[in-house]
Amino acid sequence: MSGLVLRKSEFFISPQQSVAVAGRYPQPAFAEHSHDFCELILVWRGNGLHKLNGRAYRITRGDLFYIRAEDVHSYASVNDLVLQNIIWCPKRFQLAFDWPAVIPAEAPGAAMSRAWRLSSQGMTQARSIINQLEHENHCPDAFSHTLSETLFLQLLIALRRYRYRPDRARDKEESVLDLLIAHLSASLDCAFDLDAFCAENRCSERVLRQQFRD
Ligand code: RM4
Ligand code: NI
Repeated sequence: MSGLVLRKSEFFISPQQSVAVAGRYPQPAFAEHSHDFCELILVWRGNGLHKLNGRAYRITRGDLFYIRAEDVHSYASVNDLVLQNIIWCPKRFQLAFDWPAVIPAEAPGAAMSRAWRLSSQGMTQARSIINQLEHENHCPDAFSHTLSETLFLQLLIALRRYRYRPDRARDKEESVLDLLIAHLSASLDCAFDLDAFCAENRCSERVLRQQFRD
């Protein structure tokens, strides 16, 4: 466990609140820390170095991490890094559900399942659900607690559907842009050959450039 421990009293608006959105627009470099709550990280833009339990990940749009309270992580070399943390306290959940079934880091033997990627379609769905969740955080009323947990569950299920392991981008029907990002982060040490990539993925350079601009 790291020296710096972030406390739920500083990040949740009440002792009952079970889930909250902590937007980092941007996420600055941040010292190594653990938490007394759990955290899901979704990267929207920019890049940086995310060190998690001693392993460094170069992160960019579409990266997704499920962080357990006791995990130790930090951010360095950030460049316009924009992300959202969805933070939660499992003991505060009121909705009876088998939460570990949709949170891979909580499942038994989950040591390797912290880091994932989310397809573009998944990003679109996640954005809409997180917007609603953020709204519930800001305008709480009698039903906000239940609605927030329901939205969180929707988010977890959407993530489960659209996420993929960083090394297995081809398992699902990803857009060519998802494939490109996965390819680049899996082969940081080699030069990138655009022609070879396009031939292998049967796409034209023009389409790829267009998607990149969008
Ligand atoms: C920080 C950083 C940490 C997170 C807290 C809630 O800016 O993103 O990882 O634990 O916010
Ligand atoms: Ni953290």
